[in-house]
Formats: sequence, structure tokens, C-alpha cells
Amino acid sequence: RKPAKAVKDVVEAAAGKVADVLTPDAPGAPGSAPPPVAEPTTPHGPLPPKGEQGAPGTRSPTGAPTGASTTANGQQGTYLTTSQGARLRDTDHSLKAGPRGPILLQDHHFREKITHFDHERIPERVVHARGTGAHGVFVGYGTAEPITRAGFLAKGRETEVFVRFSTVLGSRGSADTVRDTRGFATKFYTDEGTFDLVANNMPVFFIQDAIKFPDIIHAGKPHPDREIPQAQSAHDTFWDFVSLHTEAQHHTMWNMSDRGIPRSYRMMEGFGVHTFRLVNAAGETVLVKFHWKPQLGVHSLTWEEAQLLGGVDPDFHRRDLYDAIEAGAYPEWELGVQVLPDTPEETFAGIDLLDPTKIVPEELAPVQPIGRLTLNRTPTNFFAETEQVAFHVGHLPPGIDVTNDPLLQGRLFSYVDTQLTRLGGPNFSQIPVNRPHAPVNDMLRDGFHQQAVHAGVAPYRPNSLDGGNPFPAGDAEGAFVDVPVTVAQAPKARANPASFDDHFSQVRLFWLSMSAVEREHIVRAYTFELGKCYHQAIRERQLACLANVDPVLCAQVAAGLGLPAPEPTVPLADVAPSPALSQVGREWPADGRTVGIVVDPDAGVDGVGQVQRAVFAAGMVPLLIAPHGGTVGGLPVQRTFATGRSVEFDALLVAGAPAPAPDALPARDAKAGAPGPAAVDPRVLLLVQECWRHAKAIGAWGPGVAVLESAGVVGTPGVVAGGSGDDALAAVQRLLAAHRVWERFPASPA
Ligand code: HDD
Repeated sequence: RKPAKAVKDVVEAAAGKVADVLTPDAPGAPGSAPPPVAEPTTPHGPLPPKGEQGAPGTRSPTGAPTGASTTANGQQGTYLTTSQGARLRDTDHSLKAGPRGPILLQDHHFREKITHFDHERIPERVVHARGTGAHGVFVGYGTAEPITRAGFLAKGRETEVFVRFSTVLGSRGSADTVRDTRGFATKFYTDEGTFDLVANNMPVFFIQDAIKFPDIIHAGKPHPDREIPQAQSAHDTFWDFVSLHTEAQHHTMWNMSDRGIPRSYRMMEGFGVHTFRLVNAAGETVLVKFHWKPQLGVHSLTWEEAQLLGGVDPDFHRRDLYDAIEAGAYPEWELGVQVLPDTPEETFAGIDLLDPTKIVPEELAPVQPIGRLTLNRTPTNFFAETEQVAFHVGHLPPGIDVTNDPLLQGRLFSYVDTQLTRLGGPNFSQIPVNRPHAPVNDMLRDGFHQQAVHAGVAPYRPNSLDGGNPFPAGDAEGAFVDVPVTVAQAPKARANPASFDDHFSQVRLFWLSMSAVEREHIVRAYTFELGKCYHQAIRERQLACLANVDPVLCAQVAAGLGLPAPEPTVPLADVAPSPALSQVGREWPADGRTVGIVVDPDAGVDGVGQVQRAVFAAGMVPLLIAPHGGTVGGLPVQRTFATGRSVEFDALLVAGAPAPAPDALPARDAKAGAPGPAAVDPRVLLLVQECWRHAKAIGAWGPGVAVLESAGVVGTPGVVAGGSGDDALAAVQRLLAAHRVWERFPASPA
């Protein structure tokens, strides 16, 4: 063995080569002529274009049938393994020095398991943290073809979608039914690139300029000292902000209206808020506002229901969406656009289209349907899909472009930026739910969580080494075109256009468009929220804002707060109401509504099975409520008197109810004046009386009629007692079309 000699030889030989190179006149030596280029210089033909850059077998799972996993990291096989695939014998005992320990550092399975667990959580969204999602399909009607070249809107074209609904203010674990704006974000996986319509259930926003977004959110989130209240706007900092930044008054009134407490995600409208610019194949442009119209109509909870649900079922909206989809009652919306001419002024009927605190009333520009969305599949894994989905208002396919709305312009920055922290780096579009379904051929490389194995050596343009790939696309290849809008020549300024100064006219428009009962709810909501503020000055300042909207509104809220109503400081706007803004007075399909059916096991279940089947056949959900679980007369019981609460039901049918059990709680919740000791189980009386208070349709037949009599509700509007079970159901179904029986409570005209 002569290792030392061999090493020495190698070192000497290398030194000799270096010496040769550094010898004057040797090629490459300083001051010498450049060496001949070693690489071939003769051009070669272009390489074949690169394939799609998705990692192998990891195309977005959205096309997969329910339950199937097509993701690379889906669980496989029968045996428990480490993350590296080694089979494990035991995962319940750490490796210890004898049964009494201590644990050995060498226990690699223990360390892997605990380390992974320690890092399972990612930061929740800074806003819209609480949400739920679903997969679905969008079908274009073709009606938008004259105004946009976006291919997914072509007649009959089907595009897969993922939708995430959310509240804005609450943390990830907060209740669904709080008073708040709701997010309605849709990812269209179009074959020309992903389109994200990041919408809300209200058509206006709190602020006109994105630079104020941190401020409004700081004001709306819990107070920084005690971190309360959670998921609420009923506190001082929120009302401090919105009464000082009066541009927020329009959005605030939407929040105080019934729109702030939707009955279901399935029964919400959605709005793109901003004005967008569409461009057609000829390069012609129009301005549009996007609207989602729910097939089931717009419906809301009552405030008491919303509050009860916060305790009884904080996941109410999430459960409702999942239950409906899993039962096959697929929620549907029509996508529509208000089409407005693209003029240099960017106004319509005197309304500044760049001001996100303004709507264009539907009576002035009708919403024209362009496609239909159906949600038909719930996510397989909440974290992988709903939590990791990342929307961005800048995800636009050719044919849809932005405008200069200063709120939208700021959003174009924020949505990618936030994912860098939330999803841990710049490669979040490789997460399965975020992967485009269009082929991707970008020149983005490396970074945290890179999953693609990129081929080629030249991720830059132009290049000669990868055959010039990738090539820029032209019009004929469907490239995205930035509409060459002329930018105004004006001095730089931190300022708004003067038209943004009108903060009250459309708040008044909204107020005047409401029915009497909706106005009553608005008055109560303001009174409640301001009543929760500690600072008198804030209440007074908000009353001063309401005085600029409407004197009756202001006087009613002031009376509730025990304060004088101030005089307006600006003239009341002369505006025409927009009936389309009211959600009362129309009729909608009762599909997917829940009908509770109370039965008395002792009185038998005559006609109950038939009614149950009829409810189901009408596309609604029947839930049988009995004193105990199991079955009654062979019919399965879905809710007991202990687990059922009125807030779950859209209507109630009573076939009978037993007398209270000897050990039942006293009827302390029953309506004052109810006959006592109760002839009917007090939990049933409470059920009936809550349904009645919440303006729900109530029906009874047979022994059930006596139950309604005990509850003291017979003879009032929307209560049908007598006839057969079928009669009661038919009457209740008719009432459900209007959602609530508001005639029960004649509202005081406001
Ligand atoms: Fe936003 C999330 C809707 C203004 C910054 N926004 C977010 C979501 C919705 C909206 C629905 C939840 C998306 C999801 O489910 O993942 N946002 C809106 C609407 C706005 C609006 C309709 C006004 C018309 N947003 C807005 C502004 C800014 C942001 C002005 C910042 C300047 N929004 C964000 C964000 C979020 C977000 C911080 C948090 C999580 C995320 O983006 O992905 O970037």
C-alpha cells in the first residue's frame, strides 16, 4: 500500500497544471489573449417544449371522486410506517431505559412524531380565518362571449371550482353565526389559467383605499389588551373607527342589516365589489360588477337565533353546507354581471365606478346571468384543501382585467404577500388545491417547499441552451393582454377624487330600500352594538353619522341608547330606493329547508311516516324529534328533546308531545302565562315558542293541536292547526317560500 505516495503524486501533478496555467503566455493567464471558447458554438435545433411542471402524479385533486386521493402524499398500504416508509412495530410506547425510563434520545420514531406534531399548525389567515370550503363545477352560458374572451364563460364550458366561505373578524375557532361580513371566494381552475373571484356577501367595502386596511382590521379585531370581544363588531374600537372614517358607514349598515347574519352560506349573494374590466376577442372593453345570485334566495337568521346558535351549534354554517352537499341538495348560484360602458370618466349614472363604497342599483343596470355554479363535493381533508387554499385577486385569465379602484390595486399586492408567511414561502401554488389546471411553464425556481423537479438549464429568456423555451405567447395563442388603459397625467398625490367624499347618499339609499321589518332589525342592531360600547363619545359620534342618513333611524337608535338625536350636518340625499336590495317580499324554492316533526310515542305516529316522506320528496329535510333516541313506531328518531333546539329548523310540525316526565326540569323557559303545571313537556313548549318568536311556520294535526294550544300560539299568523298531516305540511311549505312569517309581528313603520 502506498497511499502517501499516491496522494503526493496527485498533488504534484495538480500543482504542475496550475503552474502551467499561470505561466505568462499560457492560455488563461492574466494579460494573455483570451482562450478559445471550449463550448460548441454551432446552433442546434430547438429542444422539444417542456412538459407541464406539476410534480409527477400530483395534479390538483379537485377532479377526483369523493374520498379518492390522487395526491402524492396520500396514505398508502396497510402497515404503519415512519415518514420514510420503514414499518413500525409500536407507536404507543417511547423507547426507554427500562419500563420506568428515562426516554432515550435515540428514539427516532418518538422524535419524528412529536416534532411533526409540534409544527402541525400554520398561522391562521390574518382576516377571514374562520371558513369552510367545497368543490364544484361552473358552467358558462355563453352570454358573456360578446364582452369577454375568457374561454370558461363560453356556452356549455365546464370548469372545476373550489369555493371558500368565511367570516372576516373571528379567529379560526370562532362561531359561524356572528354578525359580520361573509367572504365568498371562488377559484375557477380554467384551462387558460386560474381565475379567483375573491368576493364578499356585501357589495361595498369599509374603506376606499387599501392603505387603510390594517387600520379597519385593527379596529374590528379584539382589543389588544384583553383580546376581547371575539368575532364581534360590537365594541368601542370598531365604532370609533367607522364613525371617524365615515366612508365606512355604507358597509356598516349592511352589517347591521339582516345580511350580517345569513341563514346559510347557500342563501347568500356574493359580490366582486370592485368594478372589473372585460375585454373581448376584438380588444373592446366594458366595465362590469360581478354578482352571485343564490338559487335559494337571500335569507337570514334572526338575531336571537344567531346568538343561540353561537352556543348551541357554533359550526352551524359549516354543518349546513356539508349536510346539504352530502345529502345531494347541491347549492347553486348564478354568476351575473352588471355591464357598464368603459368611458374615460369611469362613472355610471353619476356613480364613481372606482369607489368601492358605492353600488350601481340593479334597477339602473340589471344583473345579466353568464353562468351557473354548483357545489357538489366536500373536501376530503380540511387542512389540505380549505386551510391551504390561497386566493389572489390578481389570478386573472385572459379577458378579465382590473381597474384603478385604489382598494383593488392594494389587494393586488396583499394576497401573494400574505401567503409567504401563512403557507411558508413562494411555492404555495404547488399545493394541490392551488395548482392550476392549465399547463404551467413558468421560470420560477427553487424556494421553500419546492416540489417540482424542473428539467432544463435555462430558466431565463432569451436563451439558446433550452432551445429558446419557453416561448412568449401572442394573441393567437391566447396570451393575457394588459388592456392599454391611458393613465391620467397628474401630479403624484396622497389624495382621493372629490367624488369619493360622498359618504352618506348610498347609506340612505340602502335604508330607504328596506322593508319595515328589515328597518326594525337595523335599528335594533345599531342599538345593540352601540349599547355594547363603553365610551359615550363614540355612541354620540355614530348617532351624528346616522343623522346624516335618516332622521327616523337616528331617532329610534338614539331612543334605545337614551341619548338625544342629533341634527344632520349634511343635507339628506334625494335618492330613489332600490327594491332589489330588500330580501323580504319575494318567494323562493324551499329546497334543503329543515322541517322538525315532534312526536309523542304514547300517542302513536299516525300519518308521521307519510309526512316525513312528503317532506323529503319536496326536497326538504325532515327531522323527527322525540323524548328519546332510537325509534318511535318504527321510525328513526333524529333529535331528542335534549339534543334538538328550535334554531335547527326552518319550520315545525307537531304530531303530538307527551306530558312532562316526573323528573323533568320546571317550565322556567316556557312563555309567561302558559298553563302550569305544564300539560306538555316544557322542552316542546320552548321549541314551539322559539319557532314562533323567530317567525317560523308552525303546523299541527291530531294531538299536536293541543300542544300548540298549550303554547298559546293558535290563531296567530303562520300557525296552521287541524286537518291532516298532509294539510299541515302543505300549508307550512307554502309559508316557507317566503322564509319567515313576518306578518306575525307588524313592524312599526319607520
Ligand atoms: Fe381581502 C382574505 C375578500 C379587501 C387583504 N379577502 C380575503 C378573503 C376574502 C376577501 C373572501 C378570504 C379568502 C380565503 O377564503 O382564503 N377582501 C375581500 C374583499 C375586499 C377585501 C371582497 C374588498 C372589496 N383584503 C382587502 C384589502 C386587503 C385585503 C383592501 C389588503 C390591502 N384579504 C386580504 C389578505 C387575505 C384576505 C390579508 C387574508 C388571507 C388571504 O388574504 O389569503 O391578503
